Amino acid sequence: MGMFHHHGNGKGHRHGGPKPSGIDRESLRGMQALKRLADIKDRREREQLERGLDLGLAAAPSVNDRTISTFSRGQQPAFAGINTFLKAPYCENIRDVGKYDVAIIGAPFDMGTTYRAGCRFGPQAVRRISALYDSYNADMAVDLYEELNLCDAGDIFVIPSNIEKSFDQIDRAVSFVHEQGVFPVVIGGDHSIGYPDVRALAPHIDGRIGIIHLDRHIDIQERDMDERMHTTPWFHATDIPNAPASNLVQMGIGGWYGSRPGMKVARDRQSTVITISDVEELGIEKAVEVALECAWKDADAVFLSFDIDSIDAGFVPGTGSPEPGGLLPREALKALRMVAREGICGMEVVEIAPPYDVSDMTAQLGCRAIMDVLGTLVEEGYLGSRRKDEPERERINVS
Ligand SMILES: [Mn+2]
Repeated sequence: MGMFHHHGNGKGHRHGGPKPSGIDRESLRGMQALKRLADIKDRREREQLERGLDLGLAAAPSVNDRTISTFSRGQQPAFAGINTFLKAPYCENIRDVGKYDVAIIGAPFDMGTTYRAGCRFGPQAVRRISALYDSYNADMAVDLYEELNLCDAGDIFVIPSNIEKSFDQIDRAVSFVHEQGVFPVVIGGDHSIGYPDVRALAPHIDGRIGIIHLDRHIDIQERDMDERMHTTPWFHATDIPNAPASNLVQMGIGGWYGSRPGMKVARDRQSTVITISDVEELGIEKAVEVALECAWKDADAVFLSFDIDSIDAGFVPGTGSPEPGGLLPREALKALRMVAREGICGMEVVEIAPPYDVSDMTAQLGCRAIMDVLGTLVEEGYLGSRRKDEPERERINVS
C-alpha cells in the first residue's frame, strides 16, 4: 500500500489526518503579536481624530462615522492630504527637533551621480508612498505612531552645483539633529552623502564608529571624474580618525559597474567585502553575523548605509545604477532588521531615483527599509516607549 493511498472515507482525506507539526501554536510570532498589540494603546490615534474634527469640521450629516471630518486633517484617507513621512508631524522649526525620538531628513542631492541622475526626488517619492502605510505592524508587533515620537524634519538645503558645499550643509544638519539626542534617518540623494553623514556623526562618538554598507558597488575610490562623487564616500569617511576601514563592512558587492578603482582601495585599507556570492553561499543570516562582527569590533557605534541598488534590479528599477542579481527584498529587510537589532547611531537610504521608477516600487522598498529598522529599534527598546532609560524630552532652546 503506497503512502498516498486514500482510504475510502468518501472525503478524500488521508488516513490518520495531517502529520503533526510539533509546533506549539501559541509559540508562533503571529499569535504572540496578537497579544502584544492588544497592549498598545490607541491614545494618539484618538487624539488625532479629535484634532481632525476640530480643524477640519464635522462631516456631512449623511456620514454615519462621526470621527470623519469634512476636510482631511489626519492620516485618513491614506491617499489624501499633504505628505510628510508616514504623515508624521513636520518639524518646521528645527530648533524643536529635540522633542522627538527620530527625525526623517531629506538630502535631495544627486550631483554626485556618475550615470543616471534623478535621486534628488528620492525624499519626495518616499514620503508620497509612505502614505500607503499605517504605523502598525502585525509581524513585529509594534505601532510606530503610538510608541515612537517621529517627526519629518523636511529637507536639507543642498547646493545643487557644488558637492563640497552640499556636504557641509548635510554634515551640519545631521550633526545638529544628533546633538539634540534625536536619531537621524537620512533619505538621499545619491551615495556621495554617506561621507557627510558619517562626518556629522563620528565626532560625537566616544570611540570608533563602524559602518555597515549594503550595496552592489564598492564606493571607496578617492575621486571620480576629479570630484568626490557617489563612487567615493567610504574613502573619505575612512579617513576620519575614528571611522577606520577596519570597521567598514561592504555587503552585497558584485555588479559590473565602477568597482575597479575601489577594489584596490578596499584591498589596501582592508575593509571587509562580502560579495553577493558570499551571501548566497553563507545565507543572509550568517553573512550578516560576519558583518556585525567586523563592524562592531572595538567600535562604540555603528552607522547603517543602505543603497537601494543592493536589491535585485527587478525589484528596484528606480535607481541610477541598477544591477541584476542583488539581494532579494526579503533578504535585504532581514539584513536591515538584524543590523538594527544590535543598535545603530543613524541610517541613510540612498539612490532612489523616481524618474526611472515603476509604480513607486523602489521608493516603497526604501520606505519599508526605514520602517522595518525603526520597528526593530522600538522592538529592542533602543528608541520610543519601550526604552528603559527614556529621556525626558523638553522643548529645546538654541540660537
Ligand atoms: Mn550602489
